[in-house]
Amino acid sequence: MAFTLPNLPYAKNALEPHIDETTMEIHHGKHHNAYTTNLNNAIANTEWDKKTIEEILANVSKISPAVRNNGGGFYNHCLFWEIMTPNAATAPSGPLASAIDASFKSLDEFKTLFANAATARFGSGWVWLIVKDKQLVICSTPNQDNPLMDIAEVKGTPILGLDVWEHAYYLKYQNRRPDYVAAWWKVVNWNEVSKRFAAAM
Ligand code: MN3
Repeated sequence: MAFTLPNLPYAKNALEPHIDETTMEIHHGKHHNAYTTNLNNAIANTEWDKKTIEEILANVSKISPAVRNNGGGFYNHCLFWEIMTPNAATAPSGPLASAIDASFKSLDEFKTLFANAATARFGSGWVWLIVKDKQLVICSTPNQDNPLMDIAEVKGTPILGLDVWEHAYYLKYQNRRPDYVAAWWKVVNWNEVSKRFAAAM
């Protein structure tokens, strides 16, 4: 089973002006495509080439650095495209909204803590909202690691993830990572995050 690069669920320019078309084109067509190809090459003719990406990530310490980097890159970007939408609601609703209020006091407080984690991540990495033992937790990982990996400091099921590699924002925002994070909230697909929350609970 080879992994395939998924199509974007919207046009490359659909997230303008918050995420620009050229960034989306390079990010999906070059970066995500390379992670996918390199993952397939790294698992070809091994026992891992018939496993799911979740099974691979859960055992990644036993495989190779190439699978850690590219398997993470493959999974993380698949999630990233899906948790964004040009038709974003301004806030979550239902059980996810209640859980955010219960865990972080309010949506605004949650956004502040999440943005702080994005600023604090030195160099390249990701910030996550995960379900861990039925609780919402914010965490971050370096490089293309994620909370499904057996090597992760904080493990859980990701329901929202933010790419803070410079390739995700540098063309439009240069060194202004906080401005990118502030704009990104305007394209978060809360319906999709809610679905992932329900599945993880
Ligand atoms: Mn990326």
